[in-house]
Amino acid sequence: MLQLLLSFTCIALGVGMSIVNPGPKFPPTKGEVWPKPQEETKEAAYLTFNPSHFTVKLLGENCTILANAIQRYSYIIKNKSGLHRQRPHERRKRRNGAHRHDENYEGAVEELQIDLTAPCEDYPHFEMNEEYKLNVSTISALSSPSIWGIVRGLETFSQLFYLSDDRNELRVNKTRINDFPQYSHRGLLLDTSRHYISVSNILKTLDAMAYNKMNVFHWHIVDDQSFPYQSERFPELSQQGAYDSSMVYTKEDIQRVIEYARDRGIRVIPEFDVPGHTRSWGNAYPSVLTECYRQDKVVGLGPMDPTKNITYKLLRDLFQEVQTWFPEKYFHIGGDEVELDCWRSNPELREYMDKHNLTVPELHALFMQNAIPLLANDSEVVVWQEVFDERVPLSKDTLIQVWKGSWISEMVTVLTAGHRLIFSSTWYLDALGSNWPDYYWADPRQMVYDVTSNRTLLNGVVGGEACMWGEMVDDRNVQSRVWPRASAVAERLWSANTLGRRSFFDTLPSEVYHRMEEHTCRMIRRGVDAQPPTGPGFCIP
Ligand code: CP6
Repeated sequence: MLQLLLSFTCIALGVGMSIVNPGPKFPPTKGEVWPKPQEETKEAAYLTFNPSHFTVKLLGENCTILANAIQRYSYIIKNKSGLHRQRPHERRKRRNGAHRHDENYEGAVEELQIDLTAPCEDYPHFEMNEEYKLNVSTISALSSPSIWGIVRGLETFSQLFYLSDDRNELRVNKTRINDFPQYSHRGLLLDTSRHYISVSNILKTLDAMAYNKMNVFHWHIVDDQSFPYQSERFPELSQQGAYDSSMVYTKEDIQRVIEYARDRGIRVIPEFDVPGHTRSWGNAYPSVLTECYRQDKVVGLGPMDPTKNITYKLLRDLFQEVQTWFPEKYFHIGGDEVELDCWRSNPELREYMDKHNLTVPELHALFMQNAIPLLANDSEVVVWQEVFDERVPLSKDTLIQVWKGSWISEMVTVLTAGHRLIFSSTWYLDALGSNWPDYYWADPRQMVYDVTSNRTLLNGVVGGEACMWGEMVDDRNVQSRVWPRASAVAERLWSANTLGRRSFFDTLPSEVYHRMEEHTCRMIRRGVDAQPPTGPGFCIP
């Protein structure tokens, strides 16, 4: 099927080659918001923005998160909207008031009044409220019952500014916005095991997530190839398992990431993937892994050994440490792609299975049933879909991450069994052939509704994640591989779906292309090395 699509794409490109389209005529900045707000009314009347005559006034609650957000967005509006690129003589022209003859001009934005109507919360969480109301005028107003709504509203406010056609002044249209997300879990998975990603690059990723109103950083921190998490309890894990002593995340690094994310209303969910994908644990602790056999010979190490007490002792103490470092209640315990053949090949495990009358998938069930209770009592557990597929008895609270197979029927089965799910199947950023419109089409609730016509089932679809697996990305290319393609996922999860039924071969409304073009340029201006979204075009950073 993929082959077929690829050859279609090649034919389409081949045909397109004979007609060379000129570059886009639309101005690169218009002050359009990504992801699109739920309700937005814009007037033709515009206001100008003069950095030295603008103040923020607090009407409601205050806290550090709010003060930090105001500082970040004041800086962005003043320094990252493109205005700083002007040459001095152009700035003089602006001060002389050339615009005052324009009939839609209605003065300047003088003030932003922020009304946070309830006390701040300390950390973002699954049920946080992200709604806000924004009215842009001479005296503008942003209000929300939640600090997280204020943070989202400031992002929107900052995106509304655009340069005039002569690039001489910063403008904003009179606008009213009433906004809230469609899905509560809007995530990005980043794999820091296949290649080490520096802390500064992770922080930049969090910045970009905030620009897209994403709220979950799923940190796939360790895997087969390396163990960069530097444990205090078990320092050998990273001493033996990291690629290099410099390629580790210390407790301070992790706390920095969590604090930075929290300021942006982003939760950090750690994943310690077990019992598969754990080869790097074996450098320091080979005895917790299973020896895989071929023709009576040990040929290597496989998944964790589910029959040994030391396996669970290690997990208990490590999880305990991880959960004191990460304030997040949700913990991703993995469970994907367990090499059941390795378990099957091991004589001791075969004897164990014979003795206890267990099948190999039942051994996986046994492992998960032993491992999950090692987490703190009030934990919320996330697992990859295999754990559900292999009929591991799970509490209904367990969140299932759907990533493979026939994902529509998988979702229906998971929801019918009473579980909530997050969707990732069509949002793999390592799939190089995929462009952002492919990601944009996929709406997990729409897919479930199309086959069931059941609205109550849809509540269980709590969101999704774009996945950046690390095999082919490192510090050099991770940003351009993620952005702006993950922005398509971000809009699908935040905004109302006005596309209706999914249709792969249809083109999107041109409005979406224009907005994506502007949003990508905006991210570039703010320091994110996003790749060109669609084809020929330009961005003046
Ligand atoms: N690593 C881990 C991976 C993948 C998974 N888990 C993966 C598998 C298939 C594709 C992409 C990624 N690289 N730990 C599966 C969730 Cl196509």
